Amino acid sequence: MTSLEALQSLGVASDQLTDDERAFLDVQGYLPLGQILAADEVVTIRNRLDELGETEGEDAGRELHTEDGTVRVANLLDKDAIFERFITHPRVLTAITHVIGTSIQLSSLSSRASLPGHGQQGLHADWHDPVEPGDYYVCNAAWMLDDFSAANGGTRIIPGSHLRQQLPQDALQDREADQPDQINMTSKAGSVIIFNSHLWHGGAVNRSQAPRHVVLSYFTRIGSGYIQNDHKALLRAATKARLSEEALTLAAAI
Ligand SMILES: O=C(O)CCC(=O)C(=O)O
Repeated sequence: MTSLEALQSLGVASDQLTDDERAFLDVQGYLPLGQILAADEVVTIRNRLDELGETEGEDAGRELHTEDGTVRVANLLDKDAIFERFITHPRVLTAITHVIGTSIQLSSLSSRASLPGHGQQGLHADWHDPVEPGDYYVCNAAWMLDDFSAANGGTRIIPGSHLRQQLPQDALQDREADQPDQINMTSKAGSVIIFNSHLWHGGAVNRSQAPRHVVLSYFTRIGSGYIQNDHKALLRAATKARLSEEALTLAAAI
């Protein structure tokens, strides 16, 4: 099965998005898709992530990245069947393919919980070079598992910055500092926001009393030459046997 066949089989189709939504994503570099997970699903998933974070302890996130002041859990597809939906949702995938095309592969599926008082990251693009507008390699779906606000560290983004043909490290004096043109991604728990990963973005400090959880479904164009997690090698045989053919194709090009 090719990624295109997997996407078609999952229901990816242009009518999953309106023309206005596509235009917004093109110009602003992000797109709120609204509520996708029900309230009870949010609680189940958040609890599972907390449990995984606790069980894995110091090792949590090691397959991908660890970060002080956060609990990151990586390689989620391998950890529980409940995470398959994060890479198979037709509306989410339609938005992702609008940005990077239909020849795509999962680069990583991970979660990040910023702990109270922590979470500020330098603004970054998830790509090593500036790109021409329209020639995009990477795209992210951020699944909010808590209500996101400026107060609890809703992800910082600079709308339209994917079109600047510059990286934040070359343009900004202090990438950790808040910028006048940044906004925070804000939405209810269970919502998804797509962002073109060439958009300048970063974690924001969580000034609330509770952790703020997100799951990041991060896809790359096949042939981009860079993948964060090689799922073909990383997923256990039992996981490969449990995943749908569509999910396995998108994760591991099998
Ligand atoms: O947790 C967030 O709000 C965003 C995280 C992020 O952009 C990253 O880890 O690269």
